Amino acid sequence: AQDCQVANINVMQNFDKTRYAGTWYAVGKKDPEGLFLLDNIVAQINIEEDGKMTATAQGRVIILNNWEMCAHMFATFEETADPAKFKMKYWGAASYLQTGNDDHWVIDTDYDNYAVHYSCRLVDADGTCLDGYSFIFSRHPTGLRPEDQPVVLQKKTDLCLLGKYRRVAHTGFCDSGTSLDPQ
Ligand code: AZE
Repeated sequence: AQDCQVANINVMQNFDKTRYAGTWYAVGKKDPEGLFLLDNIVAQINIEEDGKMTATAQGRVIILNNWEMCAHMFATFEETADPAKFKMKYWGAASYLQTGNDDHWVIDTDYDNYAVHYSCRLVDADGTCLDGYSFIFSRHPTGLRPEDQPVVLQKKTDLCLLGKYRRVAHTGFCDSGTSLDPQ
């Protein structure tokens, strides 16, 4: 939405959650206030036998007194009247990780290469987003294909978040035994 009103943000038309399922590598992110996933962020979207969407995610975090670890997260999704807008309830495998109930909006995706995610946690009195986060997901850990970059750039602009994203590194931190997290 050019006016930056959360209520006017366009989301994916005819969203198909079954095609959204599978592994997504975060290659870009815009952070919210407070603790957040730092890098090595990978999400796995599942469609359960009852048709409901669930997810697991991992990412490097630093909690408490500079304790670096790989956070293992779980999420369930509640559908809304708009098929591309979900309510995401999430929690950590370990109790000291974050729990929450965030919006999970799919702004745009071609299902096979890229997805643009958006979540506003706090809408300001003027209707703009005061605190939120957004992920640029890719099916490829190496990043976006060159042909997808202009599409994603336009979506960042539409979300009024151009220039607020940071690249997400994938260094293998959460791939091996470096995690201090049980499971
Ligand atoms: C998301 C999509 C897949 C499921 C989940 C996601 C978000 C997870 C977080 C986790 C934060 C953890 C922290 C731990 C200390 C959007 C990637 C669960 C926001 C801050």
